[in-house]
Order: sequence, then C-alpha cells, then structure tokens
Amino acid sequence: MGFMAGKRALIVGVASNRSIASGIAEAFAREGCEIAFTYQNEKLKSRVTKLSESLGQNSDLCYPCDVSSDEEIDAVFANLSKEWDGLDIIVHSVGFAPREQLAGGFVESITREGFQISHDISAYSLAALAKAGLPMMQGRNGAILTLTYNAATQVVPNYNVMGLAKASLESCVRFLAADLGPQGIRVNAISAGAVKTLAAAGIGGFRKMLSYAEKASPLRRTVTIEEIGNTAAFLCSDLASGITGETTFVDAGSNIMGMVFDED
Ligand code: NAD
Ligand code: 0WE
Repeated sequence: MGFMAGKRALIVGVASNRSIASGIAEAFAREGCEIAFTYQNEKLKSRVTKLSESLGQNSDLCYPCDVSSDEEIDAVFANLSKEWDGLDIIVHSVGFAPREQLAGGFVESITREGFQISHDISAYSLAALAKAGLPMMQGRNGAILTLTYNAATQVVPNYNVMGLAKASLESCVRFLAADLGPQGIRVNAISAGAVKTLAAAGIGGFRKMLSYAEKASPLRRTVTIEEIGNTAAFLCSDLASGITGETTFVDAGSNIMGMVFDED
C-alpha cells in the first residue's frame, strides 16, 4: 500500500506531460492518492484528462480554472464537493508573468501591469485556492504545496518581476502555515532547480541555464520532475507531519554554492 493511500488531492498546474505538476501527479498516484485536476483553458483540457486517465484516475474530476477568476476557483470546489466529501491536499504549480517581463534589465522591463499580473497569477492565487478550498479541508490532516524558485531570494538575470512574485509566494506559505496550522493544515513550498517545461521553453538562453546547472550544482546535473514529484508526495503525506511553513530545495544542491569555478 502506498504512503498516500486514502488521500484525496487537487492538482492545479498541469499543461503537458513535462509539467512539474505531472511529475507530482505521477508520484501521488503511485503512492495511492486519488487525484482531481484543473486545467487553465479548453486548449489544455484534453492533455489534462489524458494524464488523469493514464494514471488510473476518474477523469470526470477535471475542472476548468483560470486562477485570475474568483468565480472559476469557487466553481472548482463547488463541483468537487459534489463528488468528494473532503479534500486532503492542494498542489499549486502555477506561475506566469507577461513574456516581455522576463527579458532584459529589471528596471527596463518592469511595469505596473506586469507587476500586478505576475503577483496575481503567481502569488495571490495560492492564498485564493487555500481560502476557497478550506471548507473541504476541515477535520483532516491537510497539506498545501506550491512551487517556487531560488530567484525569490537570489538575483537571477531575466527572472525580474517573477523573483518578486516568488518572494511574495514564499511569504504567503509562511502566513498560511501560521494561520492554518491550528486546523491541522500544513503549507510548504518546493524550490525546484531549472527544468525544461513549457514555462521554460519560451525563455531566451534557457539551455545555457541548464548547462550551467550541470556544471555548477554539487550533483553535476539538473533535477527531474520525478524527483520533484517524490519530494512533493513526501511533503503532502503524513510522513511530513512535523513540517510546515518550509521551503525545501530540490535543485541538486545548486542553492548552497556561493561561488563556482570553471572546471575546464
Ligand atoms: P508549466 O508551463 O508546465 O506549468 C505552469 C502552469 O501554470 C501551466 O499548467 C499553466 O496552465 C498554469 N497557469 C499559468 N497561468 C495560469 C492561470 N492564469 N490560471 C491557471 N493556471 C495558469 O511549467 P512548470 O515549470 O511545470 O511550472 C510550474 C511551477 O513550477 C511554476 O510555479 C514555476 O514557477 C515553478 N518552477 C518551475 C521551474 C522550472 O525551471 N521549470 C523551476 C522552479 C519552479
Ligand atoms: O518560474 C519559472 C518560469 C515562470 C514563467 C515562464 C513564462 C514563459 C512564458 C512565468 N511566466 C512566463 N510567461 C510566458 O509568457 N521558472 C523557474 C523557469 C525559469 O524562467 C526563467 C528562468 C527560469 C529558471 C526566466 C528567466 C530566467 C530564468
């Protein structure tokens, strides 16, 4: 029996089979967790329902949810509560800034609108999902998990306003953890190393970033969505019952390095 047997999770953020959320879904299913999914828009619906089916899940439990809409967020839980009498886990694997925010200098690229959109979609949405999902999570050992990136605390060229949004997201994890802890709900983040997903594909110089990680990380490689998924399964299971408000790095050790020398 898997270590998540009897758990029910909602996973937000699958866009393809390379999504970090897909690696998380795979690990959850393997460990015996039942999974409901959301998809951002109709274009992504069939990919999400196919993943759900391939993991042996009930693909009727796939709901549309653009996290910029309170109505769509509320509808997810209204629909899910018709099928499930409770919810143990919410996974938030969503991040977005308008593309032009992620190129060039920080001062040059940042705009009021870019700031607002990136913080709304990438940070506020975690609090919004927690708020709307809370009634279904009462009276169980609940867990909420989000995905962040080290540029929340250390400057990474071109990540720009997304770094500010991830800093806000990580702070949100701590405030949620403190607020929801008395109700038995734990809230954590995984800070993942760079992985080639759809969100990364459009980024100029991303291949260079991956090859830098291969040289500069202690493990001399990048991480896989399977490794992130396994850590997510642990953090959302009762094995991690003493962990909340924490950001756990799954980055092949990259974040510990203060300086890196060229080996050749
Ligand atoms: P991805 O493109 O597969 O996933 C991003 C998801 O965000 C997609 O499913 C997309 O539909 C969703 N999304 C964007 N705007 C949305 C909206 N308005 N409403 C609902 N959903 C929306 O890419 P990914 O790399 O798997 O990203 C998942 C998370 O992991 C993000 O928070 C990202 O910042 C974080 N992360 C990624 C990396 C990396 O290198 N890929 C590293 C660290 C952290
Ligand atoms: O969080 C991310 C990606 C976030 C992201 C990606 C896109 C591409 C498409 C947010 N918004 C958008 N908007 C789009 O239009 N990562 C951690 C991956 C990533 O993105 C970078 C990185 C890394 C690493 C951008 C610049 C520098 C490094």
